[in-house]
Amino acid sequence: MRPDAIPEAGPRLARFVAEGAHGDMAWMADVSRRGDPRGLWPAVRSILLVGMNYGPAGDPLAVLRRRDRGAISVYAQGDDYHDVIKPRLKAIARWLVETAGDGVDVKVFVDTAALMEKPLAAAAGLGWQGKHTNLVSRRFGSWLFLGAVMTTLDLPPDEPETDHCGRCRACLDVCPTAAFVAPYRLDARRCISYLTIEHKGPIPRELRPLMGNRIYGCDDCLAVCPWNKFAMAGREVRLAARAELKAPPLAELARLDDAAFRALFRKSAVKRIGRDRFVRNVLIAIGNSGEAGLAPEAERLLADPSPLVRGAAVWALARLVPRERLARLRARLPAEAEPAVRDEWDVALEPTAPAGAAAG
Ligand code: B12
Ligand code: SF4
Ligand code: SF4
Repeated sequence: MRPDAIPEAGPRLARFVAEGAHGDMAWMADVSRRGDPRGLWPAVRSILLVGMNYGPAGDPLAVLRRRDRGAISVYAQGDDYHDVIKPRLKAIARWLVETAGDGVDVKVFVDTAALMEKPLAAAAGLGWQGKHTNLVSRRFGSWLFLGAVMTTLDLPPDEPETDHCGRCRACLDVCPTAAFVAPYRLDARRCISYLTIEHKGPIPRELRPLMGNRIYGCDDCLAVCPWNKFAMAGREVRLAARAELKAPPLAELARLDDAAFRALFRKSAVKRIGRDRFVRNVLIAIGNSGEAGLAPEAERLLADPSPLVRGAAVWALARLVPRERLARLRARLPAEAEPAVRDEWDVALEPTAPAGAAAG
């Protein structure tokens, strides 16, 4: 496709950023660089878009019913897809240079901060941007990773794909946090994928109960898309789900220290968020589990060195044990130095706060 094929993407990105929908992903605000591929590389003449199928083998939403387990989104259950797709893109780029001869320049992109891969892929005919904003393919449903090769070579463009969402709105209606402000428009600040992966601080209190047991990413809007009936399980072995990441017990995840976290998530995208943010997510799931048997896991983490973890532990425990027990635990702990964690305690011990397993 040609680099001038997505004139509407820049203004739409500008609106997204103006509304603050990008949350604290500050790099997205660079609209002049991101809105048009030529802003990144003025010499670009053609862009090749690549999709890699990572369709799940089973029902990706089944784990949501197992409240003592953590749900890791399909894309993160195997090896980090960046590491899998990048060598393929480089091979395509090398082939292009070898075939076209001297003087041809290439650049490779996969989920780098800059390129807007979805509108580019739609313009290249790989699929269309569905109402959930991701690229939907008639052959692979919602399960494609995207990557791009830019080149100074002039190549004949493919036809763009047209929108086949019709009157369907399954993805909009299923979203647990009502993150879509309108069809085709997401407020990332409410998206569980953003909250569990990108957001560094405490998760907004009102969104925590809506997250269920989703501890890394979210697949709900992708999984309900009717176009997935044509999808097939991905064949790339490195992207296949590792058995230990399909439905890991929350109790085990809550015990991970730094070294154990890095060992479990070696070569996985999950590793990038670090142990503290991950255990924060696990504690939200424990708080949502309704399983009093998980309370000791949260209780132990009340004394964790990370304030992010301590704060989430207070919230989780407040959902699982009676307020009197919580008050006794606080009295036994040393004075809390971190204002955000003190705030969690104050809210959890408020007489109006929902207390105990009945909190739901
Ligand atoms: C930032 C980001 C996120 C953010 C924000 C997501 C978002 N929708 O913007 C968060 C952290 C929430 C996120 C989540 C996920 N992400 Co992400 N993410 C990105 C990233 C890095 C940039 C996306 C971006 O530029 N967003 C800015 C907005 C403004 O752009 P946009 O979404 O294209 O918005 C368009 C529409 O809103 C549309 N539009 C606006 N108004 C209107 C009106 C009408 C009428 C129409 C028709 C269209 C329209 O036009 C806009 C411009 O094209 C890309 C990689 C990349 N470099 O492109 C991966 C990428 C989009 N993510 C990806 C994936 C897999 C996910 C998750 C599924 C992961 C998971 N399982 O948890 C979720 C899906 C959540 C969702 N429903 O979008 C894949 C998607 C592959 C695909 N098939 O589309 C990408 C392409 C990475 C990759 N290389 O494969 N992601
Ligand atoms: S990924 Fe989950 S939270 Fe985010 S928009 Fe889709 S359904 Fe909603
Ligand atoms: S679920 Fe329906 S509305 Fe959403 S992307 Fe798929 S076809 Fe479009």
